Amino acid sequence: MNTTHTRRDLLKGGLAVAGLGVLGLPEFVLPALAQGEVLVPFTDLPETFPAPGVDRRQLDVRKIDGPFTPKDQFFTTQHYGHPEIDPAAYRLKVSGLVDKPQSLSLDNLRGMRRVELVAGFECSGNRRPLQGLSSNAKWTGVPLRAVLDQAGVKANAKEFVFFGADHGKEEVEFRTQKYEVEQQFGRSLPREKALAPEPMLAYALNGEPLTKHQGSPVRLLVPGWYGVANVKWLSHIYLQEDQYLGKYQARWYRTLRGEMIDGEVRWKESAVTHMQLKSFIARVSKDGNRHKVLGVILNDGTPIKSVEVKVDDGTWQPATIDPATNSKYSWKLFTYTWTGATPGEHTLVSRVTDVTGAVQPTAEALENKKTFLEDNSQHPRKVMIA
Ligand SMILES: Nc1nc2c(c(=O)[nH]1)N[C@H]1C(S)=C(S)[C@@H](COP(=O)(O)O)O[C@H]1N2
Ligand SMILES: [Mo]
Repeated sequence: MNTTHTRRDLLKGGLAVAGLGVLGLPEFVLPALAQGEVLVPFTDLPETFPAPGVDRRQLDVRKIDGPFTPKDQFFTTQHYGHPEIDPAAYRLKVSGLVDKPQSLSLDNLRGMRRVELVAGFECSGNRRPLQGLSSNAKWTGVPLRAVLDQAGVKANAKEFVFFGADHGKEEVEFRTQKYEVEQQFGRSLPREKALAPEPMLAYALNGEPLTKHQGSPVRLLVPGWYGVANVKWLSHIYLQEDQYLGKYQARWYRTLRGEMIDGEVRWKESAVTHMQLKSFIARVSKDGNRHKVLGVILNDGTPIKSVEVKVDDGTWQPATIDPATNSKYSWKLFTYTWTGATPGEHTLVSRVTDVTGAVQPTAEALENKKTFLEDNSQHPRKVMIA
């Protein structure tokens, strides 16, 4: 990125919502670039961003304009493309270890208890240099618990499997054999999590029906968990006793890391579940004599204690969390005012600490994590001050 964007460029690109924001709330002003404020380019970004594909899109975090990500910018990714679902013909099946199997239309779901929740998530593969696989929205839907209660969960239901309508051919390896089978995208939650108050079946994003990209007409939303748990185009909830070991549950979304146990390294493979504590700097802008730093915090909903910014070899300085984003599962936006920036290249980095005392790790501290998912390391960004 070697061009300088002005607010006008951003507006021309259709990146700012004029006047009232989503849901008719007054547009959030703090993170938007003010008149005359210019974006300072990061010098360590690739020259070109991946162009959005029909079904893939990264959020350009430099253009974050408010707490909620507009529907046409919300990042999107999935494994089998977008299935076509006619909302009028849509039925959500609930079966397996339930007393009363269900087949629910969109109207049935809309007629049930309605809840709203602001929740952000990121793909567990979100990482430097772009950090573009993250977004935040206000979701509307029905508590998963309400649907499960209506079906009557049997006592021996331990594993709750969520299938999307999307499917594809998969080679399943077994020892020396390979079997090709057609599989639906599936993910499971343990009983305790599925029956918790937060997970919801969401049918609206920022007050409008879900788009195809975000899983129309209904998706599972598991607040505080990485993207993959949030099954889109949800078609079937199946309750079983044994563990679900589908590809995207048991194999593709795992982390291999070495942990020191009693003085020895033990290699541990774990499933991707809740989000790891993370922050990153989304943009730096120049406003008169000062520079403004805008950043993003993502985690599993554990309250945040502080977020700090460090310039070059300076000391950590406190940044300010925007109160408009300070609900439990929302991503949090933070700002930091950088004064006295001298011409030349500088490195800026942020780190977040939660109330349990957990501190966002450095990349060095994560060296024992071999696989690339769940990279919540501190992310130094380089800028050139003219
Ligand atoms: N049905 C279905 N749901 C899915 C996926 C998928 O491939 N199929 N991909 C998951 C992954 S890996 C991510 S990161 C999120 C992305 O959600 P988004 O496109 O709304 O940003 O969807 C999740 N839900
Ligand atoms: Mo993902």
